[in-house]
Amino acid sequence: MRRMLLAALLAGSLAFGSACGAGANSSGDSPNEDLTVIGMSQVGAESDWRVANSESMKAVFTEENGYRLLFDDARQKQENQITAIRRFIQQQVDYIVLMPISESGWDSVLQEAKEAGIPVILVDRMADVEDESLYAAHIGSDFLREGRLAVSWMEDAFREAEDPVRIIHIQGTPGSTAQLGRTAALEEGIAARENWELLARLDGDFTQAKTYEVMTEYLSSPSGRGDIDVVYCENDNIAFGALQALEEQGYPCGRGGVSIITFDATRGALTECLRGKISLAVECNPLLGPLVEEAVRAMEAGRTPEKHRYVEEQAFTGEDLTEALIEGREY
Ligand code: GYE
Repeated sequence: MRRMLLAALLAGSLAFGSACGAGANSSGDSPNEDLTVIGMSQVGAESDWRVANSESMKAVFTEENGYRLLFDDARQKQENQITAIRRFIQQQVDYIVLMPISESGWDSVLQEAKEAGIPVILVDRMADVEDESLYAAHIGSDFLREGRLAVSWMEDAFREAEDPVRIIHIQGTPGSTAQLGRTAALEEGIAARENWELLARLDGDFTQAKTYEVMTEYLSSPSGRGDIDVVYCENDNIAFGALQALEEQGYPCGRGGVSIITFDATRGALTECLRGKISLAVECNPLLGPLVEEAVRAMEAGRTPEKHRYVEEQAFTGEDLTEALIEGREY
């Protein structure tokens, strides 16, 4: 802990309460001054991916590893993230780790962090800022590439189709990098194929509950009664909500029925894929904690971390999977 104001930290620990991460000292003991303090603003706990991502961060930024983690869950609200960052600045943390809910709206608060001399590491999604020096590094996924993996699978699966390929697109949180990249890839695919027809675009906000609701409403409306070939779901929890709604409304899913495409490839989705209910699961790796720590260590050693770091990802169909493979995965 280099710049930390003890009083501010202690006050902050109380304010953060149970939101503090594993490294936070909630017992009232005086904090260890040698620890590197990380203020982390997480989007929320909207999906299985997000929970795995938070666990990966908490497993790395522990007191045993030399860190004090101030973990704030923004409950899917950008204003909560901005408030948390301002609090981290007041507390003079050593680093700010930010998973930005959406791309826009970060210039002022990141400028404040820069003026306070606190490096910001962006994780998972990006922040669209004018001045690139407002963040030290970005570590996450290439969402456009993930979307293109899905579109190229659709091209193969429907290559022989002469009839229209009828698609429902269920999007994630509007304006988030994950939504923008995965949506852009589908739009490219639809624009390039004459017989790909977009039936509906729904907002599932990356959650199962919201998707179940909007999908049930759509399928029960007069426009939702026709044939559906593909449901392009921008994450696993959207896919779970869509699958539930489709089956309840009498649509068989999988081979010979509706092809559900999903992103994340967490264990639950891979299990549905092995059962044949989900046709394609495109991987999105949430285990970013070790890479974020590498960036922190680089800066602690006076080195400049890589500006953008993308993780390797692949796509799975039922044929690629076994129970043992799913069991062996970490998320
Ligand atoms: O796909 C989804 C989540 O930004 C990669 O956010 C992340 C996405 C992930 O809630 O499940």
